[in-house]
Amino acid sequence: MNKSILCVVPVYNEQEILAEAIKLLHEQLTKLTAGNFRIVVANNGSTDNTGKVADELAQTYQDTVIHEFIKQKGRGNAFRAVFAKYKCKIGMYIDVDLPCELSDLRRHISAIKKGVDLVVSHRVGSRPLGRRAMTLSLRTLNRLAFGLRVSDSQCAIKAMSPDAINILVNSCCENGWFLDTELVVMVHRAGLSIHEVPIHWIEERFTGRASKVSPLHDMAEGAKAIGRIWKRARSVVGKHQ
Ligand SMILES: Nc1nc2c(ncn2[C@@H]2O[C@H](COP(=O)(O)OP(=O)(O)OP(=O)(O)O)[C@@H](O)[C@H]2O)c(=O)[nH]1
Ligand SMILES: [Mg+2]
Repeated sequence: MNKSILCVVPVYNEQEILAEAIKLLHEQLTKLTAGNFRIVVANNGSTDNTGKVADELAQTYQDTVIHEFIKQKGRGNAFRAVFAKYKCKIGMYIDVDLPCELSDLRRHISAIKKGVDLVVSHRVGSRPLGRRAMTLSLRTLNRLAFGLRVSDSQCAIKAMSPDAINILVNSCCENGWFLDTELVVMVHRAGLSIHEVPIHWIEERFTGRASKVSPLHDMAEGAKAIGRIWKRARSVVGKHQ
């Protein structure tokens, strides 16, 4: 059956929380969309039982949850493969640790329905100092490098129109965390509309899940990524001049 809303959940070795996360997301999307949605679990070669759990979920929620296995590693490859394969009117993605009040997703859906191309979340609520510093540095870099005025390009909860999905699939190359920023930059470059909505941040919904973030290392990686994105964004604009 064709569903208007596609919500992609990228996963790598998430056997402990995947089932509970999909149950919560499924419940919330059922309320928000009257069942007009599909969730794709985008799994890149997990080495634990994530694939098995995802297969069981696809059995439990037939027609609504799909397990997609993507050979090439990386969150960027996962998003590009899934959004190229499944057509939809509204594309969304959210990390499996579901780090916000899920009822806030109502705002994302409603903005795309009103004609916005990319909805970027703006995190409200307490976050560790190191992470706030990363967000602030990136905000400044985005403004200087791209003239981009968004508060939080890295937040991994976004919604897209079909035009923005096209940009994600065909113009974005980042494969890791900085795909989020690249998407915002490329959509901005293409002259599509961007809207920010607040979300109530939940830093640790699933207790005991180890964080992979290391602020100093990630800030250095972020600066390198901005350099790469800057080069690509310039050449994209060059083609249209
Ligand atoms: N498909 C895919 N998903 C990935 C890959 N690496 C990480 N992920 C998923 O990407 C999402 C974000 O990863 P997180 O570990 O939550 O990263 P984070 O939110 O920046 O930081 P912490 O939550 O503090 O660890 C999660 O849903 C991961 O399972 C990958 O190579 N492929
Ligand atoms: Mg996370």
